[in-house]
Amino acid sequence: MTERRGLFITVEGGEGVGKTTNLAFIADQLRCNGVAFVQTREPGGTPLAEQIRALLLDTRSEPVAPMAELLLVFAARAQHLQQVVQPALEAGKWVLCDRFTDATYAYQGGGRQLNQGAIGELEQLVQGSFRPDLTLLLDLPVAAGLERAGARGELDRFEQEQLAFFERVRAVYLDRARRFPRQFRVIDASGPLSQVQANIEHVLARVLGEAGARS
Ligand code: Z5A
Repeated sequence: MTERRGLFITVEGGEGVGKTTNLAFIADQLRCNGVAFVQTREPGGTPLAEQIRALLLDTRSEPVAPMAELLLVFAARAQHLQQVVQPALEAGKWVLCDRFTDATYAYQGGGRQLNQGAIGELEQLVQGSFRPDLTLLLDLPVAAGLERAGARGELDRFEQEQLAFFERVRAVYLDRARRFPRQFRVIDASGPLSQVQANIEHVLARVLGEAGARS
Protein backbone atom coordinates (compact mmCIF):
# COMPACT_ATOMS: atom_id res chain seq x y z
CA MET A 1 0.00 0.00 0.00
CA THR A 2 1.29 3.44 -0.88
CA GLU A 3 1.52 6.56 1.31
CA ARG A 4 -1.74 8.24 2.24
CA ARG A 5 -2.59 11.73 3.35
CA GLY A 6 -6.29 11.64 4.25
CA LEU A 7 -7.71 9.89 7.33
CA PHE A 8 -9.47 6.55 7.15
CA ILE A 9 -12.41 6.40 9.58
CA THR A 10 -14.54 3.30 10.03
CA VAL A 11 -17.81 2.80 11.88
CA GLU A 12 -18.57 -0.58 13.40
CA GLY A 13 -21.09 -2.31 15.61
CA GLY A 14 -23.58 -5.17 15.82
CA GLU A 15 -27.18 -5.29 14.71
CA GLY A 16 -29.38 -2.26 15.37
CA VAL A 17 -26.67 -0.12 16.98
CA GLY A 18 -27.56 2.82 14.73
CA LYS A 19 -24.72 2.79 12.20
CA THR A 20 -26.75 4.12 9.29
CA THR A 21 -28.29 6.87 11.43
CA ASN A 22 -24.94 7.95 12.87
CA LEU A 23 -22.97 7.68 9.63
CA ALA A 24 -25.22 10.41 8.24
CA PHE A 25 -24.47 12.50 11.33
CA ILE A 26 -20.69 11.94 11.00
CA ALA A 27 -20.83 12.87 7.30
CA ASP A 28 -22.62 16.11 8.24
CA GLN A 29 -19.97 16.89 10.84
CA LEU A 30 -17.16 16.39 8.32
CA ARG A 31 -18.98 18.55 5.75
CA CYS A 32 -19.52 21.34 8.30
CA ASN A 33 -15.81 21.29 9.05
CA GLY A 34 -14.87 21.56 5.38
CA VAL A 35 -13.34 18.07 5.16
CA ALA A 36 -13.24 16.59 1.64
CA PHE A 37 -14.24 12.96 2.08
CA VAL A 38 -15.61 9.88 0.37
CA GLN A 39 -18.34 7.88 2.09
CA THR A 40 -18.40 4.19 1.33
CA ARG A 41 -19.19 0.79 2.81
CA GLU A 42 -18.13 -2.82 3.15
CA PRO A 43 -18.81 -5.24 1.78
CA GLY A 44 -19.33 -3.07 -1.28
CA GLY A 45 -18.30 0.36 -2.47
CA THR A 46 -17.62 -0.57 -6.13
CA PRO A 47 -19.91 -2.27 -8.68
CA LEU A 48 -18.05 -5.59 -8.37
CA ALA A 49 -17.82 -5.41 -4.58
CA GLU A 50 -21.56 -4.56 -4.41
CA GLN A 51 -22.26 -7.72 -6.41
CA ILE A 52 -20.24 -9.69 -3.87
CA ARG A 53 -22.23 -7.97 -1.10
CA ALA A 54 -25.47 -9.14 -2.69
CA LEU A 55 -24.10 -12.71 -2.82
CA LEU A 56 -23.18 -12.47 0.87
CA LEU A 57 -26.46 -11.01 2.14
CA ASP A 58 -28.97 -12.96 0.01
CA THR A 59 -30.78 -15.74 1.78
CA ARG A 60 -30.31 -18.99 -0.13
CA SER A 61 -31.15 -22.67 0.31
CA GLU A 62 -27.50 -23.75 -0.19
CA PRO A 63 -25.61 -23.31 3.10
CA VAL A 64 -22.66 -20.93 2.71
CA ALA A 65 -19.37 -22.40 3.94
CA PRO A 66 -17.86 -19.98 6.50
CA MET A 67 -14.52 -20.08 4.65
CA ALA A 68 -16.26 -19.18 1.36
CA GLU A 69 -17.92 -16.27 3.18
CA LEU A 70 -14.57 -15.11 4.56
CA LEU A 71 -12.89 -15.24 1.14
CA LEU A 72 -15.76 -13.35 -0.50
CA VAL A 73 -15.50 -10.61 2.15
CA PHE A 74 -11.79 -10.20 1.45
CA ALA A 75 -12.30 -10.38 -2.34
CA ALA A 76 -14.72 -7.46 -2.07
CA ARG A 77 -12.25 -5.63 0.21
CA ALA A 78 -9.33 -6.03 -2.22
CA GLN A 79 -11.43 -4.49 -5.00
CA HIS A 80 -12.73 -1.71 -2.77
CA LEU A 81 -9.28 -0.79 -1.49
CA GLN A 82 -7.78 -0.60 -4.95
CA GLN A 83 -10.66 1.20 -6.67
CA VAL A 84 -11.96 3.56 -3.98
CA VAL A 85 -10.21 3.75 -0.63
CA GLN A 86 -6.55 4.04 -1.63
CA PRO A 87 -7.10 6.53 -4.49
CA ALA A 88 -9.20 8.79 -2.22
CA LEU A 89 -6.64 8.75 0.59
CA GLU A 90 -3.77 9.34 -1.81
CA ALA A 91 -5.68 12.35 -3.21
CA GLY A 92 -5.76 13.78 0.32
CA LYS A 93 -9.43 13.00 0.94
CA TRP A 94 -10.74 11.36 4.06
CA VAL A 95 -12.63 8.09 3.78
CA LEU A 96 -15.65 7.36 5.96
CA CYS A 97 -16.39 3.65 5.72
CA ASP A 98 -19.39 1.71 7.04
CA ARG A 99 -17.60 -1.41 8.41
CA PHE A 100 -14.15 -2.78 7.52
CA THR A 101 -11.89 -5.63 8.64
CA ASP A 102 -12.90 -5.37 12.30
CA ALA A 103 -16.31 -6.59 11.09
CA THR A 104 -14.57 -9.64 9.62
CA TYR A 105 -12.95 -10.44 12.96
CA ALA A 106 -16.33 -9.92 14.67
CA TYR A 107 -18.68 -11.72 12.22
CA GLN A 108 -16.49 -14.39 10.60
CA GLY A 109 -14.12 -14.79 13.58
CA GLY A 110 -16.62 -14.33 16.42
CA GLY A 111 -19.97 -15.14 14.83
CA ARG A 112 -18.83 -17.98 12.53
CA GLN A 113 -15.99 -18.99 14.86
CA LEU A 114 -13.35 -19.07 12.12
CA ASN A 115 -9.73 -19.01 13.20
CA GLN A 116 -8.61 -15.43 13.97
CA GLY A 117 -5.10 -16.30 12.76
CA ALA A 118 -6.45 -17.18 9.29
CA ILE A 119 -8.26 -13.82 9.21
CA GLY A 120 -5.01 -12.11 10.20
CA GLU A 121 -3.18 -13.83 7.33
CA LEU A 122 -5.77 -12.65 4.81
CA GLU A 123 -5.68 -9.17 6.32
CA GLN A 124 -1.92 -9.09 5.81
CA LEU A 125 -2.22 -10.41 2.25
CA VAL A 126 -4.92 -7.95 1.17
CA GLN A 127 -4.01 -4.88 3.21
CA GLY A 128 -0.38 -5.20 4.27
CA SER A 129 -0.02 -2.80 7.21
CA PHE A 130 -3.01 -0.68 6.16
CA ARG A 131 -5.44 -0.14 9.10
CA PRO A 132 -8.11 2.45 9.98
CA ASP A 133 -6.88 5.65 11.65
CA LEU A 134 -10.02 5.74 13.76
CA THR A 135 -12.79 3.24 14.41
CA LEU A 136 -15.98 4.37 16.10
CA LEU A 137 -17.49 1.27 17.69
CA LEU A 138 -21.17 1.78 18.49
CA ASP A 139 -21.89 -0.57 21.36
CA LEU A 140 -25.26 -1.78 22.56
CA PRO A 141 -26.47 -4.89 24.42
CA VAL A 142 -27.44 -7.47 21.81
CA ALA A 143 -31.10 -7.80 22.82
CA ALA A 144 -31.65 -4.04 22.56
CA GLY A 145 -29.97 -3.94 19.13
CA LEU A 146 -32.04 -6.83 17.79
CA GLU A 147 -35.20 -5.13 19.01
CA ARG A 148 -34.27 -1.94 17.13
CA ALA A 149 -33.24 -3.88 14.00
CA GLY A 150 -36.37 -6.08 14.15
CA ALA A 151 -38.54 -3.07 13.47
CA ARG A 152 -36.98 -2.82 9.97
CA GLY A 153 -38.83 -5.75 8.34
CA GLU A 154 -37.28 -8.46 6.12
CA LEU A 155 -34.04 -9.94 7.50
CA ASP A 156 -30.89 -10.65 5.45
CA ARG A 157 -28.74 -13.79 5.82
CA PHE A 158 -26.75 -12.35 8.76
CA GLU A 159 -29.75 -10.84 10.50
CA GLN A 160 -31.35 -14.29 10.64
CA GLU A 161 -28.64 -15.58 13.01
CA GLN A 162 -29.34 -16.46 16.65
CA LEU A 163 -28.64 -14.46 19.81
CA ALA A 164 -25.43 -16.40 20.64
CA PHE A 165 -23.97 -15.44 17.23
CA PHE A 166 -24.48 -11.74 17.96
CA GLU A 167 -23.14 -12.09 21.51
CA ARG A 168 -19.91 -13.48 20.03
CA VAL A 169 -19.82 -10.63 17.48
CA ARG A 170 -20.13 -8.05 20.27
CA ALA A 171 -17.52 -9.79 22.44
CA VAL A 172 -14.94 -9.75 19.62
CA TYR A 173 -15.60 -6.08 18.86
CA LEU A 174 -15.14 -5.12 22.53
CA ASP A 175 -12.04 -7.29 22.81
CA ARG A 176 -10.49 -5.58 19.78
CA ALA A 177 -11.37 -2.15 21.21
CA ARG A 178 -9.46 -3.09 24.39
CA ARG A 179 -6.48 -4.43 22.42
CA PHE A 180 -6.23 -1.50 19.99
CA PRO A 181 -7.05 1.57 22.09
CA ARG A 182 -5.31 3.99 19.69
CA GLN A 183 -7.61 2.93 16.85
CA PHE A 184 -10.92 2.44 18.68
CA ARG A 185 -13.33 4.78 20.43
CA VAL A 186 -16.25 2.93 21.98
CA ILE A 187 -19.50 4.91 21.85
CA ASP A 188 -22.30 3.81 24.18
CA ALA A 189 -25.21 3.50 21.72
CA SER A 190 -27.84 2.62 24.31
CA GLY A 191 -28.86 6.17 25.19
CA PRO A 192 -31.08 8.58 23.27
CA LEU A 193 -29.79 9.55 19.83
CA SER A 194 -28.97 13.10 20.98
CA GLN A 195 -26.63 11.70 23.65
CA VAL A 196 -24.98 9.20 21.27
CA GLN A 197 -24.37 11.98 18.75
CA ALA A 198 -22.97 14.32 21.41
CA ASN A 199 -20.40 11.61 22.23
CA ILE A 200 -19.55 11.13 18.55
CA GLU A 201 -19.21 14.90 18.09
CA HIS A 202 -16.79 15.04 21.02
CA VAL A 203 -14.56 12.31 19.51
CA LEU A 204 -14.65 13.93 16.06
CA ALA A 205 -13.78 17.37 17.46
CA ARG A 206 -10.55 15.93 18.85
CA VAL A 207 -9.71 14.15 15.62
CA LEU A 208 -10.44 17.26 13.55
CA GLY A 209 -8.35 19.35 15.95
CA GLU A 210 -5.40 16.97 15.70
CA ALA A 211 -5.70 16.74 11.89
CA GLY A 212 -5.79 20.56 11.70
CA ALA A 213 -2.69 20.80 13.87
CA ARG A 214 -0.82 18.40 11.57
CA SER A 215 -1.65 20.17 8.30
N1 Z5A B 1 -20.19 -8.27 7.29
C1 Z5A B 1 -19.41 -9.37 7.58
O1 Z5A B 1 -19.95 -10.42 7.94
N2 Z5A B 1 -18.06 -9.28 7.48
C2 Z5A B 1 -17.43 -8.15 7.09
O2 Z5A B 1 -16.20 -8.13 7.00
C3 Z5A B 1 -18.24 -7.01 6.79
C4 Z5A B 1 -19.62 -7.11 6.90
C5 Z5A B 1 -17.58 -5.75 6.35
C6 Z5A B 1 -24.10 -6.00 6.26
O3 Z5A B 1 -23.72 -4.95 7.06
C7 Z5A B 1 -23.61 -7.29 6.86
O4 Z5A B 1 -22.29 -7.60 6.41
C8 Z5A B 1 -23.50 -7.23 8.37
C9 Z5A B 1 -22.18 -7.91 8.70
C10 Z5A B 1 -21.65 -8.39 7.40
N3 Z5A B 1 -24.47 -7.99 9.00
N4 Z5A B 1 -25.62 -7.76 9.11
N5 Z5A B 1 -26.70 -7.62 9.19
P1 Z5A B 1 -24.57 -3.62 7.20
O5 Z5A B 1 -23.68 -2.72 7.95
O6 Z5A B 1 -25.06 -3.15 5.91
O7 Z5A B 1 -25.89 -4.06 8.02
P2 Z5A B 1 -26.45 -3.66 9.40
O8 Z5A B 1 -25.65 -4.21 10.51
O9 Z5A B 1 -27.84 -4.10 9.34
O10 Z5A B 1 -26.27 -2.07 9.52
P3 Z5A B 1 -27.27 -0.85 9.50
O11 Z5A B 1 -28.23 -0.91 8.36
O12 Z5A B 1 -26.41 0.36 9.56
O13 Z5A B 1 -28.10 -1.01 10.82
P4 Z5A B 1 -28.08 -0.29 12.17
O14 Z5A B 1 -26.79 -0.19 12.81
O15 Z5A B 1 -29.08 -1.04 12.90
O16 Z5A B 1 -28.55 1.23 11.92
P5 Z5A B 1 -29.88 2.04 11.87
O17 Z5A B 1 -30.76 1.55 10.75
O18 Z5A B 1 -29.40 3.40 11.87
O19 Z5A B 1 -30.62 1.81 13.32
C11 Z5A B 1 -31.59 0.81 13.54
C12 Z5A B 1 -32.88 1.44 14.15
O20 Z5A B 1 -32.58 1.98 15.43
C13 Z5A B 1 -33.47 2.59 13.32
O21 Z5A B 1 -34.86 2.49 13.38
C14 Z5A B 1 -33.00 3.84 14.08
O22 Z5A B 1 -33.91 4.91 13.94
C15 Z5A B 1 -32.99 3.34 15.50
N6 Z5A B 1 -31.99 4.02 16.36
C16 Z5A B 1 -30.73 4.37 16.04
N7 Z5A B 1 -30.12 4.95 17.08
C17 Z5A B 1 -31.01 4.97 18.09
C18 Z5A B 1 -30.97 5.43 19.44
N8 Z5A B 1 -29.87 5.99 19.98
N9 Z5A B 1 -32.06 5.27 20.19
C19 Z5A B 1 -33.18 4.69 19.68
N10 Z5A B 1 -33.29 4.23 18.43
C20 Z5A B 1 -32.22 4.37 17.63
